[in-house]
Amino acid sequence: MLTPALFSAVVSFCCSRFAARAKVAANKHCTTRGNAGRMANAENRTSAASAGLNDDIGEATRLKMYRMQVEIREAEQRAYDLFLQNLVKGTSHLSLGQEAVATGFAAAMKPGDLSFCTYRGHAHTLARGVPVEQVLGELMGRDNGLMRGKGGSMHLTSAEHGVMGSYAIIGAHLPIACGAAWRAQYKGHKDVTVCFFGDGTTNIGAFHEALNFAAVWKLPVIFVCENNLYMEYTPIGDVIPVEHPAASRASAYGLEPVIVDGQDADAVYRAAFTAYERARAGGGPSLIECKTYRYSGHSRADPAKYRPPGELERWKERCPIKIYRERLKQFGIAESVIAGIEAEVRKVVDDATEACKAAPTPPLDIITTDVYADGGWAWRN
Ligand SMILES: Cc1ncc(C[n+]2csc(CCOP(=O)(O)OP(=O)(O)O)c2C)c(N)n1
Ligand SMILES: [Mg+2]
Repeated sequence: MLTPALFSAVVSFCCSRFAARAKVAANKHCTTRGNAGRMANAENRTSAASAGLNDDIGEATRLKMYRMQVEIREAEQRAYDLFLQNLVKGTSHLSLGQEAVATGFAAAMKPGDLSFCTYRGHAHTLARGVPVEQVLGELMGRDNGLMRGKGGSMHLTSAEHGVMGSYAIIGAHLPIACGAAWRAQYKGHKDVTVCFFGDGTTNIGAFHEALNFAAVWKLPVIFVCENNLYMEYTPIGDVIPVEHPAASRASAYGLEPVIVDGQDADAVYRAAFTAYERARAGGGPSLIECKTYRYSGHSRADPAKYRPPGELERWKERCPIKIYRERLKQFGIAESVIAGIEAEVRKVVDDATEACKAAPTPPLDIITTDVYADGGWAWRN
């Protein structure tokens, strides 16, 4: 039985672990950057951690992050089911197992911040607050989709939510993200751009060009490598001469190597928070490598037979949702609250599915609209 004394001991044990980790992370940055302000801020957050549930992340953010991870998981599993029913058209790339990365970064963002992602972008789109119905509707090619069914899974975009596109040409979006960050710097705006990509993308020229450019100009951009160990059907270790595809290359651009446990939303959130603060304070770009794993194959057509036996099962033991559910319990959140979140999310996904099934396909007369942006020539002057 959980007595008040035992509960308080559990909470203070957890908090001291988090406080210690926050302090280690803060010190790591302070020694390399010499930023006294950041140290003071980390100390404040560390002392808040000893106050129980109200640590550097806090209960409200944790509940939000749990809900988000469950929503991404349920929506993607539903997308897979709908594909099996031949209701999702075209290909799709799921990030089942990678939910903590999108969640941690989105939770630490401010509303005006911008995100750029790849064809594996459902999670990042949902994490910025795009409704499940609009994402599933888009995958199903329906008129209620995010882009009225004309973009599909690989092109989810919502400028209104700061989702600046999902890019199917790998690496193509890194220089574009630099452009978005350069605009903020030039205009004196405080928004930060975050750009997600995979481990395989670190072998593309655009990755190195963008990193160099961002570092030279000290742009407010965060490059996030979701290292899920594979680029399509090739283990990343077979095609790079270094240990960590992103982190091992950071020093070439004068950046600190940052490696994060991508299965733990709290760890991702803390790394993201530090990088956003640094970017907003004019400290320039960050390169963060999140170690993670995709449960399914590269795309819907891939049974992922190339993976060694037992690898998937080992990663499933470190399921981000399982880890976070346990975390909430350690912080004293009642099982009924956790189950309530799960039930609410399931209803959202069920309702969205029904709405999408009932939605019409887009009318033919919109076939030529939204194909390109006609901004005119005024910008030249
Ligand atoms: C420039 C370019 N070359 C090749 C491809 C084909 N391609 C699609 S996905 C992919 C692998 C990308 O792997 P990674 O960057 O690790 O991302 P993940 O799919 O694991 O999220 C490749 C080579 C492409 N889309 N664009
Ligand atoms: Mg990969």
